[in-house]
Amino acid sequence: MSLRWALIALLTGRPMTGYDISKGFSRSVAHVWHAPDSQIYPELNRMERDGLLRSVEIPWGKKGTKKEYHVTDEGLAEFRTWMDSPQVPQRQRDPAYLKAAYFDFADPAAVREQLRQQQEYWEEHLAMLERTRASLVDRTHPILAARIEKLDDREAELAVRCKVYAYDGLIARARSELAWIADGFTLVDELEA
Ligand code: VNL
Repeated sequence: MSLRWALIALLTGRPMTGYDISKGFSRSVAHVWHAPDSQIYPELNRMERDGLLRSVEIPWGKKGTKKEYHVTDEGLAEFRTWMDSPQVPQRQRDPAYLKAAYFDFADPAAVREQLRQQQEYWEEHLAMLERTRASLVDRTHPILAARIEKLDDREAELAVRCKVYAYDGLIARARSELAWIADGFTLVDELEA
């Protein structure tokens, strides 16, 4: 259900074609709400059917057309309603933590290998988040740049600050994952000793 709010969030920046949505989403909103293309395209159709989006045929190539999606007034109103609604804290459901609680059942070599993989993932993810944050601060991120074009200075400043706040949280989480993984290597040495 949150996917539709994530898509409206993206489209409040500017109208986009399905292709632009899938490309733009993965470089922006996906960092706070991941979804595969296989979910995005059918959701766009449902949102259009539900009146949250309206599509306009725009010229494409020599004689083709493609759909450009716009947020409707109703879509924006429902997005604001969702934004203002209470947020139930999401309970943890991460197999890495489930496994960690039972490392004493596992082969230490297998645990180390999994820790290495997790570490590699989080290091790359952290670097990507930091690069993205920098492109928000200097306003070179193309999705953000298009969004703030139609905003005044004060509104642009606020839009940037909210996004940077979200990335600061994601970056802090990634760092804490890496510190936790480092502790895991220490633990597995002790388990083996
Ligand atoms: C936007 C641009 C959002 C860049 C982002 O992440 C981002 C936006 C939430 O303008 O909606 O990295």
